[in-house]
Amino acid sequence: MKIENGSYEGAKTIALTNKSGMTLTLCALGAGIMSIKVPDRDGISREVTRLADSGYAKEYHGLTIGRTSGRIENATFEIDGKIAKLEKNNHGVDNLHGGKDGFHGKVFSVAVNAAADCTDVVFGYDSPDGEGGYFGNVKLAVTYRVYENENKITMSFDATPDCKTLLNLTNHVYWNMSGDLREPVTDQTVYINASRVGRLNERLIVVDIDPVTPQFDFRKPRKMGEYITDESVQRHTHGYDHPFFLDGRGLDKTACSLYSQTSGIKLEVKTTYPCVVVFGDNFTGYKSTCFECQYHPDGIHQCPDDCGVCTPEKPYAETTEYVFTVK
Ligand code: G6D
Repeated sequence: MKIENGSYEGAKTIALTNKSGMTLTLCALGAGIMSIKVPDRDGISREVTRLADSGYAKEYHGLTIGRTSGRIENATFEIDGKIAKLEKNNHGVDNLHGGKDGFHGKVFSVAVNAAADCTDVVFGYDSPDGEGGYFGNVKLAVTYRVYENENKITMSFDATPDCKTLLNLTNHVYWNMSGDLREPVTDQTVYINASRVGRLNERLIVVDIDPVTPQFDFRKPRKMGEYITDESVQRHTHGYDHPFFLDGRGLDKTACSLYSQTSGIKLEVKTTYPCVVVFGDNFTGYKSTCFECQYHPDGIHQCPDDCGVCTPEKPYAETTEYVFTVK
């Protein structure tokens, strides 16, 4: 693995290039993904994230989101009598992505562990009790593992709290498989292993979970843009910005995928999480899409038995894997 160190606005960056021609550039600010370059079907190295025009750390580009991802209704929750009062940064009512004090703005520590067939970059951050309005001290590690002989990245979130608390951690990288943003993501082929999707209110809070209609059914791979102008897709969101509830979780199955005929590059996402929020970059003409693997965004209110609550005895441990191939 070739490893190059650098810096971005005073935070460390690290670029890892494997023997299969993939370069992943990471940054300690937000423990995030700055860039991913993979070879297309002609062997030309292509940027597959929307780095080019948004810039790192803008619009949450590539960043770790926490302590919670997505929208928590009324910006408050309670666990065992303890009440969290979060920033109301969604219409002045709800919390979005942990508020401005979220993990996306923190500078993490960095450690690199190299082995023969893969290299780990471990980002660490100790979040104090009360930060962002959440309770409990939390020791967080975000680990990126880059494989040497295949274009595969695993991203693991491990966190130990000192009391029972809520976490729902994701990464907010924007994808476009054409490489270098040569076509809108609506021209690309999407698969999502989900037969249920969240119903949203006008503040994009999940109010119920419905079976997918054709507009939200990606179980047979098809163009992301096929129904993009449909009223049910545009309502409140102006495109996809919905939690899809996966028909099974685990690193042995594909949760979702994105493929561009133009480049031949295909991304497959696997995850231990039950849900993927698909945000189709709705205010840029659908330049890219996020696949935010996570728990139900408002699970603490709606499915508290499966929402990311962790304890000192049962720490938080979730993994998402990204695999790039060429067809
Ligand atoms: C998220 O679901 C949300 C979007 O609504 C938001 O605009 C974006 O992050 C910045 O994925």
